[in-house]
Formats: sequence, structure tokens, C-alpha cells
Amino acid sequence: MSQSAPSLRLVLGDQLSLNLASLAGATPADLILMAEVREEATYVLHHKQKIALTFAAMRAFAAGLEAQGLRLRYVRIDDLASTGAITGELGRALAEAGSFGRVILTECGEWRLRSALHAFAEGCAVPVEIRGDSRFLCSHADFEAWARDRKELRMEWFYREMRRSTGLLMDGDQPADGRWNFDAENRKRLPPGLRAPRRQRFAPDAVAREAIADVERLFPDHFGDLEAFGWPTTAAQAQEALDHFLRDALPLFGDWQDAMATGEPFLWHSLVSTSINLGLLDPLEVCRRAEAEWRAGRAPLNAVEGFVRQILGWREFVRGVYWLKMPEYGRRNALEADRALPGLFWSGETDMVCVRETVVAARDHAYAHHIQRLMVTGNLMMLLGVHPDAVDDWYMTVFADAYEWVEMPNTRGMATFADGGIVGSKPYAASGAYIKRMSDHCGGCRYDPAARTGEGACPFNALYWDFLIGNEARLSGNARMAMPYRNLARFGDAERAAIQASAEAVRERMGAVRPAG
Ligand code: FAD
Ligand code: DLZ
Ligand code: SF4
Repeated sequence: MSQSAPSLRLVLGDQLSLNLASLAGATPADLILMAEVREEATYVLHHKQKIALTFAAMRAFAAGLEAQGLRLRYVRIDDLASTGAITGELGRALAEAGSFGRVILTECGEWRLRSALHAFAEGCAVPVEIRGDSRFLCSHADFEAWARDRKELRMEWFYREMRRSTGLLMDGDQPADGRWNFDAENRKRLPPGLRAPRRQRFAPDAVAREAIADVERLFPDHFGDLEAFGWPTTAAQAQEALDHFLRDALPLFGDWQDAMATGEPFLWHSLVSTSINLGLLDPLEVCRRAEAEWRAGRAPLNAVEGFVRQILGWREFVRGVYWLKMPEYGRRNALEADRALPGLFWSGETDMVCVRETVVAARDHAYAHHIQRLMVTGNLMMLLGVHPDAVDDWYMTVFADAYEWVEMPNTRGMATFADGGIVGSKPYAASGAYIKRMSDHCGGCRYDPAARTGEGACPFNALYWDFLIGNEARLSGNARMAMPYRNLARFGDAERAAIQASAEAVRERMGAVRPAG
């Protein structure tokens, strides 16, 4: 086959960027394959909004490529001839759409699909070129080099390297204003009556409405509602939403980053994760835009640094950990958690206001902000002892921004300590006191956040102390757990027994059962 034979180029549903590696050098003679397939829509039963968002954004992106004169083979979800899988659609395109000199892919974001694509490449009659995903700011090679010979992988050190290598928020070789991290200033509690800014949401356009109708028809049993769909589905909308965030919410993003409030699902968060993960926004550009707000004096450094750290630091760090540690990472269960996930995480039917707020936000918006994911649902799942596979399944199902490379290190690592300390140095275990301090939820809750045991006690409390008791052998030697274990040491045998009995009653009441046998 001559060098000039056309190429078949694949664009996946979360690769919707014009600067995508597999589009580089594309000519009108090449064929670009985009395929809506059942396998991607159902390997977990994604939230309806996630599927509708992906299909709407894919269709809009394909139309944009065609308008540039590129040749598309776009397979719709209801195409009766479809094989239902990405690799099957690659094979079908090769068989049906002419002859190609090579197939060009951009590496994908999940181990599962990566394995399938590598198997496809091995068996393919034409050469398959898999290009690195240049939309991330740290390559696999750079992360591996950074991680090599380190005893511990800590986000903070990685983040400083990323600040240096990108020059973001740097004055020469020093951090802007002399500090790397303003986290200590970003843990304020919301004063009563403070209202969050209105968020930029988008009424579905014709393309999104059609995608929503397809999802209603084809995936009626998936989790979540479509009524409040308001996600940006094009790069232009994503830019508009980003402009709005930078202007109206960024200045207070830092102050209220860790806060939670009843009836306020979004607070001062950016809502950019779906757009960045799909490829509609470029992470470096988002960080540079935030930095420009600080340099222009329109946003304080604690807000801008806090925001940039999430994208430049956490987002890149968890991706590095995922690819460095997979597939073994996906089997980690350091705390030997083995319980079932209670039904309340799906139904939202619970008297626990903090949990209900999070599940309702997930159901209505396919969204919950970071502290809800970490300190409410993640914390509760860890304290209950829910098996990490069930935890992953829930997080992958309920959020529109869920992709395993980012979801898994956050759940197995940050939220539940199932990875045994790769992502975080200690479990983020917390009692009701933390949620009371950071939210207004407890005032409207039938449970008492100050009570440890008894029918009206906040369920987090007995579970928290029981978690410490149950994991004493594993965790009491961890220097960062010294304080909680000193507090536990004050409890006598009777108090410990009462806590354990209360925690067991909570687990039973919720249905966090152990598998039979
Ligand atoms: P903001 O609070 O405004 O933050 C800005 C951006 O920083 C986010 O859009 C995101 O791109 C990035 N970011 C912030 N925190 C993290 C983090 N811990 N890891 C990676 N990136 C981060 N994020 C996902 O994109 N997909 C997921 O599947 C996902 N699952 C999570 C599961 C758990 C248990 C936890 C604790 C966090 C998870 N996160 C996930 C990270 C974070 O909660 C979301 O990125 C964030 O809530 C998205 O809302 P936002 O855009 O308003 O974020
Ligand atoms: C999330 C998603 C969904 C719901 N559907 C599709 C699809 O039909 N076709 C496609 O190319 N991509 C889809 N995606 C995104 C993929 O699941 C994603 O590319 C992989 O999980 C790797 O990150
Ligand atoms: Fe949540 Fe406990 Fe507060 Fe109720 S009392 S809102 S369950 S932390």
C-alpha cells in the first residue's frame, strides 16, 4: 500500500477536540470514523444525561468536521447494521468503506477499551498507529519519570513540577506571591443567606433534543432524569460557560470550595469537567484564562490557585496514577471492604439530608460537587465497608463527567482508601461533625450530628468510630491517623461495644449487607 493511500481516523466520544492527535494531518481523502455504539453506552448503565451529552456533542462535532470539508463515516446508535462496538465499527469501516493505508487512533481513556483496541491493532490487516493524547499536560513518559524511585506519590510535589513546567502562576522560578498552595484559606463555611451565582446552563438545541429523545427511547432504564439537561454540547457553548464562571464564580471559588448548602447543587464550582473530559475545552487554556483573571486583578490568588491546582494538579495526577498502576489498581481493596451498596444511593430515599442532597443532585443533574462526592457519598461508602467494585459502578453510573481514568483513582484512592495509600496518605474518614461544620444540612436533618449512638444519632458518627475500631491494626500506625486514634483510646470497652452495635444496626437498616456465604 502506498504512503499516500487514505487513512481511517477514529474519533471517540470523549475526543472531541480539533487538535486531537488522530486528526493531525487529516486530508479530505481520509475517512474519519465516529460511532455511537451500545457497548460504550452500556458497559456501565451511565446516567441518561451522560449518554445524551456524549451523543449530542459527537453529532455537533462531526457536523463541524464535515463543514471543514473532511469526510465522515458517522454511525448512529440506532443503525441496524452496527456491530455495537468501537472495534467492530473499525472493522466494518475497513471492510465497507474503501481501502486504507493505515488506521490512526488517539489513545483512549479507559483500560477496558484500550485492551480491545490493542487486540484489534494486533489482528488488523493494515498498520494501526496509536498516537498519544496530547490534550493532557503530562505525558505517560513524564509521569513515569517523575514517579520513578519515589517512595510515595504525592500530588503536591507533582503539582509543583507542573507549575514549573507550564509556567502557570509562576514569577520566574518562584510561585506567584511566594506560595504554592492556598488550600488552608479555602475551607470556609458558608455564612447563612449567602446565595450562589446563577449558573450558565443551556436549553437543549435541536441536536441535543434529538439525542435526548434517542436516549429516552433506547435507554429508558438507565439512572437519572433528563428534564434539567443543561450541559454545553459544543465548544462554543463550553467557552460561554467558562466565561460566565470566570466572571461570576471564580472570585469566590476558593472561599467556598469545600462548602455544601441545601438546595444549591453547584455553589461556586465551575461545572467544566464534562467539557474538559469530552474535549470541548482545553485544560491548559482553562488554567491560563483563570490565571489571567488574577493578573488582571479580577480574582484573588487563593481562588485562582485553588482552581488551577484541581486541573493542573489533581486531574493530571490521577490520570498519571491510573495508567501507571492499571490494571492491578482496579483490583485493589486494601480495607477488604465487602458489603453491598445500599439502595438509598440510587433512590435518594433517606432521612440523611446530606446524602439525599447529593443523590438528588446526581439524579437531576448528573453532577455533585467535589466535597459531596468525597465527604458525603465516598465517606459513607467507605465507613459502611462497601466493596470498591460497587463504589466504582455507582460513580461511573451517576455522573456525566465519569471516565474511569479520573473516576477510579478518586474512588479507590482519595475517597475510600481502597488503594492502600497511593493517592492519599490517609483515609478521608469523617464523622457528622465535619459535615455540620461545612454545610447547613444538619439543621434540617432529623439526626443529631452530636450524638454517637442511639436511634436519633447521626449515622456517620457510629460508623466513623466503628471504622477506626475495625481498622485499628491497619491504620493506627499511620502518623496522620494519630489524633483520631488518640481520641478513640479514651473510649472504654462498654463505649466501644455500644459504637459497634450501633454501627451494625445502621448497616443493617441501610442494607449494606455482606454477601451470603
Ligand atoms: P470544580 O470544583 O470547579 O473543579 C475544577 C476542575 O478541576 C474540574 O472540572 C476537574 O476537571 C478538576 N478536578 C477537580 N478535582 C479533581 C479531582 N479530584 N480529580 C480530577 N480532576 C479534578 N472528576 C471527573 O472529571 N470525573 C469523575 O468521574 C470524577 N469522579 C470523582 C469521584 C470521587 C469520589 C471524587 C472525590 C472526585 C471525583 N472527580 C471526578 C473529581 C471532581 O469531584 C470533579 O471533577 C468535579 O466535582 C467536577 O465539577 P466541577 O467541574 O464543577 O469542578
Ligand atoms: C461515554 C461514551 C458513550 C456513552 N458513548 C460513546 C459512543 O457511543 N461512542 C464513542 O466513541 N464513545 C462513547 N463514549 C465515550 C467512550 O466511552 C470513551 O471514549 C471511552 O470510555 C474511553 O475514555
Ligand atoms: Fe448528614 Fe448527619 Fe448532618 Fe444528617 S446530621 S445532615 S446525616 S451529617
